[in-house]
Amino acid sequence: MKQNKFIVVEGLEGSGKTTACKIIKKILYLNNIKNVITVRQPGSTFISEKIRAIIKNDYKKEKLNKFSELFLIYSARFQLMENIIKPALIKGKWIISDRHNLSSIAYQGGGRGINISLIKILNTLINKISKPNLTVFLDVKPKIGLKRALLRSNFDRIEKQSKKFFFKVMKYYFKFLSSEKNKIIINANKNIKIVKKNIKSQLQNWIKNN
Ligand code: T5A
Repeated sequence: MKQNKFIVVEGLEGSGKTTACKIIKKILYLNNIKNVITVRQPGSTFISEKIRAIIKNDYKKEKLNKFSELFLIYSARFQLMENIIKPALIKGKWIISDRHNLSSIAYQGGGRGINISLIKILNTLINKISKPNLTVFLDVKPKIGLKRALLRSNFDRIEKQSKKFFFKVMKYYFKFLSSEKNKIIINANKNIKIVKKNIKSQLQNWIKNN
């Protein structure tokens, strides 16, 4: 069996990350890789899920400061890395993570306008615990992604942001993806059948070569 790997799925809301995580798990299974854990960010530990609720809810009594948002997200990420991801990788398991460091570059760096050098310092600390082996990026137009997200449920605190916010998020995604060596980019504007087929062929190819 192939050695443990850390796969990250990235993209805007409604790009189909959760759906893609399930597709990837199935493809791994068909390749006899059955020791797989799926996590989501922020979330997936007791404390990280509490933080997730703060990040997603729009509390009328108090506005969440952008730096508080950044540090809460990294608190959730450190909890997840130390308590779930690191021990699982040591045991030889595979990880599929719905979002990771690149989301913070895109949303807090691009969307909120926080200085990238601060985010990079935090990412360096996270990468010291473990670095992703592959990033699967689902490229969707904000209008299409948000429409899908709205069909599923009401907008959360971040989904309520302006169009301009999401364009800045996408700009930063692409800016920083260009320096990412191990990546697969999927056109997620297409229907789910085509998206599935494209993930399958590109992932199959990556598995063969890694
Ligand atoms: N955040 C997170 C930051 O600001 N910084 C960070 O560092 C991190 C880690 C997380 C929020 O936190 C922010 C970003 C987010 O705003 P979340 O609930 O996890 O919140 O939200 P998202 O990660 O954006 O996930 P969503 O659940 O909104 O969307 P997904 O997972 O991308 O999409 P999925 O698979 O649930 O699909 C949504 C709907 O679309 C359909 C699905 O069936 C589903 O109904 N669908 C498609 N329909 C047509 N064609 C396709 N190709 C489709 N793919 C999926």
